[in-house]
Amino acid sequence: MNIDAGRFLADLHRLQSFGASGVGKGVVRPAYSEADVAARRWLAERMQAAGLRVETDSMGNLFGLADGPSILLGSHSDSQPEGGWLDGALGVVAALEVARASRKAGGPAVSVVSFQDEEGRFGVTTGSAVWSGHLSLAEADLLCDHDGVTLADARRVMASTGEIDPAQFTGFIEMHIEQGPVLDQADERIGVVSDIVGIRDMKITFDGQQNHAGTTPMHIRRDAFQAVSAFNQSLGERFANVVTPSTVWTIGHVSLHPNASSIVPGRAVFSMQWRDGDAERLDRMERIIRALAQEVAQARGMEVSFGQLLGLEPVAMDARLRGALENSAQQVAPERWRVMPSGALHDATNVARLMPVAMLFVPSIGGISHAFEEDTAEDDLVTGLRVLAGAVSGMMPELGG
Ligand code: HGY
Ligand code: MN
Ligand code: MN
Repeated sequence: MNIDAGRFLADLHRLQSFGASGVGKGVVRPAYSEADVAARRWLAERMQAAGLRVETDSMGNLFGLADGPSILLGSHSDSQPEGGWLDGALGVVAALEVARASRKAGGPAVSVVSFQDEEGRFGVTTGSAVWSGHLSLAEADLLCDHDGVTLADARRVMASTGEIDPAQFTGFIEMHIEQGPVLDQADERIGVVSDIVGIRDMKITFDGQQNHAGTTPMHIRRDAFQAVSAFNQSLGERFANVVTPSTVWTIGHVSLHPNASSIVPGRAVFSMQWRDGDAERLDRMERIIRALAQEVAQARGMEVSFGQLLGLEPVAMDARLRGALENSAQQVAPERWRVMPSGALHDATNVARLMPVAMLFVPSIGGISHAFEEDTAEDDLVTGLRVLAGAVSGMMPELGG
């Protein structure tokens, strides 16, 4: 099939214009925001123009459907609060271009998806988690963002046309930026993903005593921020015999109440997130986290409470789809590709509950992502598109396309 690289790049740049941050090519396009809804409206037009039937489900997942059995390609078009122009968007626009090229070539049938809230304004890969049955819509509706907005309220801005039956798809392939330094440092062009790590994510709250910052002696304070600090200080050494060099954990969001310079914070709510390729290790880390938080609270005469634990298990990519990507990578970028795990989470993890899935990566310059500076050389973007198109066209017989 003949992909149109110019059209593909033009669509990518057009998508970046929705929620453009004005810094580099960054975007601010959180799930259900005005920019996100406008971007999805534009994507729906492009899907329609590509001859696909457009449907939006109750979560706001946007599908462009081919008739009959089809391979599903796509990713997500929502962004982090400060996001890059390619995280998610690349996979959606590449899917659109392969769908157009494949239709012109007489097959195979390709459908396109942009999942909603992959970046977890409300949860963890929320849109595909609901679509795949990992999370019920009722549970998802109760999730809140950091400002206390519920998903139920937020998703009212998107009209649903009905639920999409996964049985029509023979498999799912997601093209994505690596978001890490491996391909960039090795000067390689393509990563074929072997497996995606698992994740756990929960909010932890320390409750102490709000008090005067001037008159309250240090030794009698029940300072919620000091509890977070003590917790974080001990966490690394408690993990020492459990984690490996590829295990990661992050406290990315901390809110103090009442968040004032002259007040000892009585409450601290923080996000605790950890990831690893081994589910058993994730469970051990959870036990350590809960025990340490209790210990810190007890030592300070404070209370600790834990929010809902959200998580996804590690998942291996489908051998057949992965083989198609490997063959295509060898054709398009001989000896300039590798098989590698994904340290980032993706919708493919949820979709793997329903059908065979596979992923391919293109390099991230400097390994930067989840930042306005995120970028990839345009010829690497096109190389990735060619590998995706090559893998899909090679699937014709199995798809009966
Ligand atoms: O956090 C992640 O791994 C994904 O980019 N949301
Ligand atoms: Mn992503
Ligand atoms: Mn992301």
